Amino acid sequence: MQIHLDEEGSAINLSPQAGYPVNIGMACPKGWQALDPLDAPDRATTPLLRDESGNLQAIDWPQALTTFTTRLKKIQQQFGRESAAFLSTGQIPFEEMAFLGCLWKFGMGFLHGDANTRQCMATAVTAYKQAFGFDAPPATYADFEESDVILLVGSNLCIAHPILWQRVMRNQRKPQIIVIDPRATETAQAATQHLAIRPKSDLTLFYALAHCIIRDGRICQKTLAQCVGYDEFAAFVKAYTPAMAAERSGLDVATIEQLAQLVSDPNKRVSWWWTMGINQSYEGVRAAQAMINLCLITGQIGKPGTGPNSITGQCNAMGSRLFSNTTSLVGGHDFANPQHREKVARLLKIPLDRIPEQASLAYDEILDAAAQGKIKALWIVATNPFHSWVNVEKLRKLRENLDFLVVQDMYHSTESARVADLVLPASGWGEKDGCFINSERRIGTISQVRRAPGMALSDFRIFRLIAESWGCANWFSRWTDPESAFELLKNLTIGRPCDITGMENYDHIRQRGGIQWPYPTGTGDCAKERRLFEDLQFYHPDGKARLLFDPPSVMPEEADADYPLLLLTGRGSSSQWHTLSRSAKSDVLRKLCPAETYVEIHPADAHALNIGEQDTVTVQSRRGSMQAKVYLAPTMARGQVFLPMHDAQVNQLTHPSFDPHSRQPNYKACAVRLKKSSSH
Ligand SMILES: Nc1nc2c(c(=O)[nH]1)N[C@H]1C(S)=C(S)[C@@H](COP(=O)(O)OP(=O)(O)OC[C@H]3O[C@@H](n4cnc5c(=O)[nH]c(N)nc54)[C@H](O)[C@@H]3O)O[C@H]1N2
Ligand SMILES: Nc1nc2c(c(=O)[nH]1)N[C@H]1C(S)=C(S)[C@@H](COP(=O)(O)OP(=O)(O)OC[C@H]3O[C@@H](n4cnc5c(=O)[nH]c(N)nc54)[C@H](O)[C@@H]3O)O[C@H]1N2
Ligand SMILES: [Mo]
Repeated sequence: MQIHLDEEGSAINLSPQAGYPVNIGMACPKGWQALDPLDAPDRATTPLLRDESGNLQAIDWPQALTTFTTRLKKIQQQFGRESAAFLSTGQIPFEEMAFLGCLWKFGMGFLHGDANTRQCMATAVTAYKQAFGFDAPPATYADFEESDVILLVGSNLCIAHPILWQRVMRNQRKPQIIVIDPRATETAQAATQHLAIRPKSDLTLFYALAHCIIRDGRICQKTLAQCVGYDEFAAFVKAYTPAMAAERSGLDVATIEQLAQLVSDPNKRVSWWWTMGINQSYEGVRAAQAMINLCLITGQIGKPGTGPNSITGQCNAMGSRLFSNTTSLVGGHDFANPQHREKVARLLKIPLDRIPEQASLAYDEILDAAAQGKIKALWIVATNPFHSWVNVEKLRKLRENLDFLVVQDMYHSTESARVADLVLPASGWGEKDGCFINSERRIGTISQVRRAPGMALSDFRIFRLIAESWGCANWFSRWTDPESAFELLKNLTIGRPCDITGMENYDHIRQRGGIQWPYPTGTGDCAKERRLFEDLQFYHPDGKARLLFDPPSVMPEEADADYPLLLLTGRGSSSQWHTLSRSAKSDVLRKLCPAETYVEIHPADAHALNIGEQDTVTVQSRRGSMQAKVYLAPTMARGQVFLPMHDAQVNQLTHPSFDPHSRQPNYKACAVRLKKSSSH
């Protein structure tokens, strides 16, 4: 985005930046409107503290910091280092994420902290780590333009990533675009082929594709020489016949056979792209790895227009994956590895005994510990779990067990800020500096163009103040501003797959239009677009990739006689962002999306329930219920309904089941029933 300034140097308008390699002169509707929400009346402009009568009262920063430190120190002294946790985000610069993770663990001496990337990308992270030896999405966005066959799996690109969809549209190779999604989404309608599979049947379908490909000998020996586990995988998929996958997925055998031929065509460049339809599942990791396996056995990796590519959601989910110090030790390291701990301690000048030997509990485990009273305090930064967490009622209930809840956000009105004991007012995009990393591993900068309102401070500033107040500022004396932190973090990546030691400073990154990792010292002015694994060297010590698989498991909550419909949730429109704390504050964006929440249902299912367009219905699951208007949508399959995630009630319904490897919530399938509350 190009920012237009007035005479005083304040931002007044935005327009897309023509030369940037990602958006190539286009902008998403949310981007056009990014400045409006900064002026909203519910911006948090002072710290707020809950008083004895239960109201949030304005206080000053010194009081806020004293409260923060005194209460957390008391909890730590009484209950130890596992008694509090932070929950953060994929939406702030990674210098801030790293500061939070290092301050909390090394400085303040707590152990647990996780981020909303668990809700979003954990599955892709784990799938890549296990298969490739490092969390390394291989693609470059140019691959959208270089592909002959583009498979979009559980990904509604037109709505969720309009700029990437534009990249698909620029493809001159007349690509076949195949969308695998239970719903006939906007993207499915624009595709060459839509495969409306039954929810969560992807894994069986992919195994059947591998079955056909191996049966017909359409495999790539060169890539297989770089894989471990082929014989076992080939033996395993023998049982996954096209007939079995047809039965499970609702596709027919001929379609499956044709798809197997297409994705293994050695004369075509085939790329697989997936998003939340895969990640948010109780077996997402194996489903993602099933796509990785398909690319590996067919040799569709490391070449233009190929690859098993996960698309990230949040602007800096990738930054969180490398630097947040939650699942991985900061800078793409392992907590369990003594050499890694020694290196991080040495380069950050932190005593070695301050570096924990284990990663944090995962998000759901943190909340379970809070429900059991083991975790007494939570510090929520730039996320809104009281809206977005799965089966949110459980979180609301455990709130009562918490001694201390801190929420650090741009707005005091979010569902999470409203129930906090202490609200710390933060500045947002446009009001601070730092770096973000996108799905093609490109590091880009953001710059401050406005002052934050009132007493709001950048998260970076807040962490500095907390370090001082806690008494550990001496370990963070070099973290003076985001660019100095960038320098430290950059040096930490030396020798890791994500080595970025060749990036000089923010100016260098800006001038290059963002730079992809890896970028070790000496990389020089090489091509602007790079993909991984061109040499078929993976990051496991033996240089080989792993073919990983497991039998599909049973859906945790199937539709049944009592709750006969399957609920899918996801993005509603291109002008709504998650919990709406920002996008709802733009007049233009508000006009571009429905004013009320709609539940989408197939007309025949509605007819059978005697409900019509615009009727108000109650959508009920075993965990809760909410009201919605009916939208008759032939795009829905029979037996399924869809609710956008943007309504705060939706997660009262969702089912708290998790992928066993990634602990990502299964937001996209649970059983519900509909009852008419009133006719239109
Ligand atoms: N406008 C807008 N854009 C956004 C966001 C936003 O809030 N608003 N959020 C951003 C973020 S953080 C994210 S993570 C991305 C998410 O981007 P997407 O993942 O593209 O969006 P979703 O709508 O969550 O889910 C995608 C599709 O998965 C399908 N699906 C459900 N179950 C299954 C299944 O079992 N198999 C398959 N194959 N498909 C299934 C759903 O029908 C849905 O169409 O969007 C990003 N972009
Ligand atoms: N049912 C259902 N639930 C879902 C999903 C789904 O598909 N279905 N998708 C899941 C996914 S993929 C995601 S990513 C999550 C997203 O869920 P959340 O992270 O809870 O949603 P956001 O609305 O993006 O919350 C970000 C918060 O950070 C604040 N903020 C923005 N910038 C800054 C900043 O610079 N500093 C600070 N301190 N605060 C800032 C915003 O005001 C906002 O309150 O939702 C998940 N929940
Ligand atoms: Mo996400």
